[in-house]
Amino acid sequence: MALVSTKEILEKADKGGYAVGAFNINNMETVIAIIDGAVELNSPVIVEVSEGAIRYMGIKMAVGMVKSLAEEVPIPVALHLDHGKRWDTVIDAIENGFTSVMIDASDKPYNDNVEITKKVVDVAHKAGVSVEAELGRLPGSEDELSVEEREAFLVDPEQAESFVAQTGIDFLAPAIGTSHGAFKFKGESKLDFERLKLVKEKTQIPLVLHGASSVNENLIETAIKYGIELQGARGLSDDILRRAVREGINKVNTDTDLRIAFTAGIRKILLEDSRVFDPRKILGPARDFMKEVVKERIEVLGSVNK
Ligand code: PH4
Ligand code: ZN
Repeated sequence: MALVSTKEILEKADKGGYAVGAFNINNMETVIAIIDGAVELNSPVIVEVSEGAIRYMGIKMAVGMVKSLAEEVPIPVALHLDHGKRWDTVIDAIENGFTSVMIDASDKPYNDNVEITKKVVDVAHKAGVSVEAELGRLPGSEDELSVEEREAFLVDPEQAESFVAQTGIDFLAPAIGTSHGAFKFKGESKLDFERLKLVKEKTQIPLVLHGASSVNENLIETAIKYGIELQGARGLSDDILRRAVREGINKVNTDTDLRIAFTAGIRKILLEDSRVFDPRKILGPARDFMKEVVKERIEVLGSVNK
């Protein structure tokens, strides 16, 4: 079917108490893995493209791949701009048929974040495109921060309420303790659920969890087996993710798990058979590894048959 509104998908998830996976693409193999995985579980899915991915493959290529594959399948597929930082990219995404955009001005002072976000909402809504914004900040996975410093990055629930009212955004990504990348936690994974609960109560809109990759034991074991250095990597456990969904998260971003699976798949085949040089034989298994990640995530998020 044609691309479906992200807002429609997420408001349904919010009412139904589940979350929808938002998976980042960087090439054709990822697009196929994501959409095939979602089709096998009859689940809605959000395909997202970052500014870096747009620089890598071009916006027309990204849109072309996602749209044409979405049209062939019976599940709802949405196309989202992830971490839009530049005004031009956001406008480009709106003009090229994305169903939602994220404007990420979370590193700016609060009033500037409000002003920039509101400007994007005005333009996007006129075009029927929904908008995600972020409050609080996700520390880089390598940032060495004290507990107090980490705390200062988290969303303020009162501010979240005013932010949503002032900007008119459709979805909010509140910083509640995750970070991007493979090294999210030193010990057990933990999130600030009290804060999440308050944000949901005060905003009453679909919430988004960034930096949500599982980096689970199986993935690390496979990666290390084929020579990726990932010792000490740690992501979000399935239990923590399920609880986040119960407390109001409706969109869950995953990129790192796909990157690890992709690289492990490629390294496996190249290590096992030095006669292989057909790209399809190298990238095919990588695609299959990523599809498994997509399916595992969809099961945890509760969007099977939705
Ligand atoms: N994202 C992915 C960000 C990818 O510039 P870039 O292409 O490297 O950006 O928004 C996530 O929240 C992914 O979280 P993860 O690292 O836990 O998968
Ligand atoms: Zn993110």
